[in-house]
Amino acid sequence: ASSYKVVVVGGGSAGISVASTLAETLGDKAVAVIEPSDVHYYQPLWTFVGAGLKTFDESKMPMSEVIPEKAQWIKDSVASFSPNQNTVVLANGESISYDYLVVAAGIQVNWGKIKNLPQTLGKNGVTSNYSSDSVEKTDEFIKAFKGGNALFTMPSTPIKCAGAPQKIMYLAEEQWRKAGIRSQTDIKYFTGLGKIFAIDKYANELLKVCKSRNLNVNYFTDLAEIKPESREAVFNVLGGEAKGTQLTLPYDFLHVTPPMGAPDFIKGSPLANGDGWVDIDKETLRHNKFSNVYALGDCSSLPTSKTAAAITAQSAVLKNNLLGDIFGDKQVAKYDEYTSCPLITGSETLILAEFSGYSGQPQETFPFDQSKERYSTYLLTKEIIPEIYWKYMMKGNWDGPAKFRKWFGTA
Ligand code: FAD
Ligand code: UQ1
Repeated sequence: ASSYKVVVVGGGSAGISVASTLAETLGDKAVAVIEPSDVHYYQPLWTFVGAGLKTFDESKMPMSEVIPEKAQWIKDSVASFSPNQNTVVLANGESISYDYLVVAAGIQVNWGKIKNLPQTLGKNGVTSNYSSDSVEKTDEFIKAFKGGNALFTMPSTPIKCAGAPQKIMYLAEEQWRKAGIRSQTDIKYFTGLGKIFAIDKYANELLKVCKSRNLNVNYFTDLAEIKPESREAVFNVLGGEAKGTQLTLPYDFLHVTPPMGAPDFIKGSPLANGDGWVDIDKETLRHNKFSNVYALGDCSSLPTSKTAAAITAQSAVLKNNLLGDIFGDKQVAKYDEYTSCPLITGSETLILAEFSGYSGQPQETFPFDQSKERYSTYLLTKEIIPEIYWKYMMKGNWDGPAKFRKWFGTA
């Protein structure tokens, strides 16, 4: 079996940001990245793609261009972990051994948990920004919409980018208003949770946006089924007086955010905690049972909101601690709990939520109130952060905005 100093599972936002620095530091072929996909996606752009504000092509890069030159790309998926043997087994049956393992396989999108969703997605007004296959359909269906009932859903499970289910509603509403069909359009948002956003500072502003733009928000209402023939959406009511009942509503446009969860191959492995996530220490990112194993990003047990922004801070901590193990430097770094969600509210406005995913305390970078809708943070998110992502984060050279908070005195 082949053997590497470090094996990184997953070549997404988290895996590449870590592998780049490790491959540079540890030299040729010391690091392997196991990743089955030919394409790497900058998924945060998909909100813009779904609204026609960016092209799909701008969100993708051939995997061969983001895998670090000095790393070995193993183009397969991991099927199982044997942490007591320091090996992983690939889908093709081959074993790969490691001294250190970094798990960065992302979150699993469970399309099949909504009845009829897999066969209706991308057809007759049913779409989702959460798939590379349907994100362009969102733009197509928004532009083709002639008025009627538009529904936007958010599940009760953990998801990546908890703001994305509502961002696309704001962008669609703006387009329908500009197209002169707003008065013939009824827009409803359904979340399986009890709040529109976990952090009150931002939730309060978002509720003002919804109220002023006549967007109807419904809580504890979780999409369960699509009836494509009658064009109806069926929801399970999870709370309130109608708890335990179902609600059936007609739709002409339906943007679905499907349920998500820990990837099955992790869930069934010795690395998982009770919920299926890779069980790591929430400060050091080291595995709670296997000391030569680390994880970060969406597949990890870190009790924070799952975003690429959070990975900027996590990756710096993980690299420090793993390289510390290798070189014997025991200066332990701790994750500062940072996460962020750029809540786009229109084609010129954005609320830049930045906060501790653990305590819920805002951790804003700029010396102004970021909960207010602004053009500056819109431009930052649309034009500058993608550049930072491709040029710095994918090269291992972006630790997130923590140092700006020091410069601006906002820390
Ligand atoms: P991913 O980037 O998803 O990468 C996981 C990788 O692991 C994939 O390449 C996959 O092929 C690979 N993999 C899976 N299974 C295996 C296996 N068995 N073996 C080997 N490899 C495997 N974040 C923000 O910060 N800001 C935003 O504005 C934002 N908006 C978003 C909008 C949308 C519509 C979506 C979908 C996401 C958004 N996000 C945003 C979230 C962000 O994209 C994710 O949090 C981030 O990509 C997580 O990185 P990751 O590396 O953990 O997972
Ligand atoms: C960020 O660094 C980042 O990763 C490159 C994101 O991912 C898409 C973000 O959404 C955000 C908000 C940041 C934070 C960066 C700044 C400058 C506030």
